[in-house]
Amino acid sequence: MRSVAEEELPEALGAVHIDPSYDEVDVQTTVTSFSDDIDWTITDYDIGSDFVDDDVLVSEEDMNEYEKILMESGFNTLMQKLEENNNQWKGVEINIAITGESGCGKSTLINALRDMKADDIGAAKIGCTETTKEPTPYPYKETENVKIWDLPGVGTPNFPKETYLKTIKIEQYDFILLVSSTRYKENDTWLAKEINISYPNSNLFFIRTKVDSDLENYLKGHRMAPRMGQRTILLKTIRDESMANLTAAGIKLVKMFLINSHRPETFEFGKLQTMLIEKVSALKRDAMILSLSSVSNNVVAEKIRVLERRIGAVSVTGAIAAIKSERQKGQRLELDVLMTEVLLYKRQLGIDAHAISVFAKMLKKQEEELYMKLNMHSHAILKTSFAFAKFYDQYDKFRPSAFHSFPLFGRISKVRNYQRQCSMVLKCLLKMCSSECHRLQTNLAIWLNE
Ligand SMILES: Nc1nc2c(ncn2[C@@H]2O[C@H](COP(=O)(O)OP(=O)(O)OP(=O)(O)O)[C@@H](O)[C@H]2O)c(=O)[nH]1
Ligand SMILES: [Mg+2]
Repeated sequence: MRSVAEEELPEALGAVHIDPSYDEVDVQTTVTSFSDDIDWTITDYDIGSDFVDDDVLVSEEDMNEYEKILMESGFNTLMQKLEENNNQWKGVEINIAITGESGCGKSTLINALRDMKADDIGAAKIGCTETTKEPTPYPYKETENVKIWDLPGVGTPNFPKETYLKTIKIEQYDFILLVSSTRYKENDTWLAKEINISYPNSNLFFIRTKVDSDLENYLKGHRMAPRMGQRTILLKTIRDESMANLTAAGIKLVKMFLINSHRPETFEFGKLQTMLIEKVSALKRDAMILSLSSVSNNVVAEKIRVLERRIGAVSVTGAIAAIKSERQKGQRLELDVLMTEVLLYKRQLGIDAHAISVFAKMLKKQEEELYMKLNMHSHAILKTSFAFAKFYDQYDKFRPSAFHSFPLFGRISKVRNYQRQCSMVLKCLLKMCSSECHRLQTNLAIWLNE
């Protein structure tokens, strides 16, 4: 099996630099074999202060606050508070409205945005007979407060034009996606105009679904497949036709996305996701990014940035847990903190066990075969707590010379040292997960076209 050290870890760990002030660390330069089936040869690695930006290192002020909570409410409350702080984005509320005529593909689009298929538990039902009769919220798995609302189309018996905006409480939505699988009809143009007049600052986007069917229909009606460049012309025609009624109705500055909800990695689905990230306020950005499916490179890159920014805070939580651990008895409470975070990386980047089992079914391959082909070391590392602890062994080099436990007071350098250690593990594993995500995306594109 390929050695990770050769291709991934040196890059992940950065240039070798040993901070002389970090004298309590036992720097080991060669670590071999963390499990029987993987050869882990790390030739050089660094635990140095430059590995964590100084501005993310815990401050005296923070330490005093932690100390206070610890004294007054105990370790569990402190950990809970730190975790709440790290996960504030989970409390951010974002509402996305999807509206359009029956059958235009609203539910399928909702599933695509949530990285789901119709037969997944909790997915929106799709089909020719299912009609959306009531506004129905669909929360994201990771971020329950980010919801996509399936709204009944305007002009349906229970939702007449006159009261539509009021009934659906249009002002509560951060985005409104007006969906159509053909030209926009009179009810849609009316709705778009009303929204533009009453809520000119709303984020109204137009989504043209089933573009794949249009191209297929073109093929059926012609003897020759579209030539180079002709596909682009065809797509432009679809866009122009869908826009015609909107422009005729005086709707300006239309932002339209052409998509195939069954294959979100194609056409303009990625652009739509990018727009959702760009148009949301700074406060809501992280929540939006961490809610989207990883189908486009841009979303993946944004996710990695958000996850990277978390490392400073999560490593503080890990460091406090490390200090609390009875290390002489082998207890390392930071393992839980680190493992939970890396599982978040995997879910976020679409390389977790669930995602792999879905891809395996789709590609009619064995899951183990995919893990092998994709060189998924993170799978082996996270398979059991024992495997993760073994992996962590090679980083757990900080040996406090004196007795250490609570209180935290006066122990800031020790907390910082553990923070560096935890940060290094997280950086390394995030890098590993990013590479695996990249390999999965590259290979999927190949396998799907085989
Ligand atoms: N080819 C193709 N089919 C699509 C696409 N989006 C939706 N469909 C199909 O269109 C049909 C209707 O899709 P739904 O998502 O149920 O439509 P809806 O707007 O939710 O319908 P109602 O709930 O009845 O209003 C289903 O058979 C979908 O599989 C797409 O982008 N491409
Ligand atoms: Mg529906």
